Amino acid sequence: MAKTIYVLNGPNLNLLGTREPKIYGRATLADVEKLCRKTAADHELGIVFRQSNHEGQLVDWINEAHAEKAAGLIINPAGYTTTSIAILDALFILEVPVIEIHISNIHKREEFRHNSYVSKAAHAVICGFGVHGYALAIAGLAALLGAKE
Ligand code: DHK
Repeated sequence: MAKTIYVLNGPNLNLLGTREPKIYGRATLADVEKLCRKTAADHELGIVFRQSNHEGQLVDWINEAHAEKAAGLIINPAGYTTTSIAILDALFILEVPVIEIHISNIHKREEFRHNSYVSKAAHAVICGFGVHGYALAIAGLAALLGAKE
């Protein structure tokens, strides 16, 4: 049976493509989903791809990934990166690799974006590659899982 990974996206990422394009680019969330589905398929991984503006919903989906025995989880926590202990605690429950991703280079930006709680549960962090970072995250996760390269 194919291994399944979760790709979760936090607040305001529904507006990708029109939201501050100088920072986040012109690709929409639908484009990102397409890229993720293709990259996952290339590595023979199943994928659950979701976005929510609500912290509790993201926590529920992380719990779901645990219950469904997902092989790994990629998360762009967006604005919850630096505030959400609830998301961090949910990630700590997972016994599979977590990859944190940001489209922009958060370290080049305002100070308040630098201190990620999520990083404390992450195997790896990718930031600054634009939406291509999602493909890198999936390829990296696939390598960790020993999936098809
Ligand atoms: C997205 C957001 O919405 C911000 O809150 C983060 C992140 C950066 C990104 O680069 O994908 O600070």
